[in-house]
Amino acid sequence: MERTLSIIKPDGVARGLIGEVIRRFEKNGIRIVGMKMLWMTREQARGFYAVHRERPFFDSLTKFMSSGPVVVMVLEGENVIEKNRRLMGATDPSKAAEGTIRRDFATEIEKNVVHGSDAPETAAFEIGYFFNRFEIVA
Ligand code: FUP
Repeated sequence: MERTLSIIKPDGVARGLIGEVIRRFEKNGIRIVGMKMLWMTREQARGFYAVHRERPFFDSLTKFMSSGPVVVMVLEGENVIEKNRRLMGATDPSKAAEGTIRRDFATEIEKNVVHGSDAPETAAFEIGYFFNRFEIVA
């Protein structure tokens, strides 16, 4: 059993895609074991994306991620990190496979509707960034 962090980004929330994203998780046998809505400060967004701090898109990305409410979720399932990444599709929606969340709903690389951890170590860091152990159901 594996866990991963999912975020429905400000564009996804603003466009009314919360239900659609959750529906896809549930339909694909992914269990939601933690969930909340929050509005990140710029500092929280910077901390979350610290690995990208040297990248040219860092300022724009952290501004976007703190521009409105997001839904953060802890997902659980077998191989759920990869499974979630497959459901999301490639970072750049124009390169994302058909039927993926990003292909179906996103139009630009920055505002790409969802985030998902990319490895067990990043999943552990990202889950701990938003959730304490009492906020994750066993
Ligand atoms: P992903 O793991 O698919 O979310 O992608 P990355 O970790 O590589 O990038 C994190 C976020 O940075 C992306 F979701 C969107 C943003 N980004 C850009 O805005 N421009 C880029 O060229 C790459 C990423």
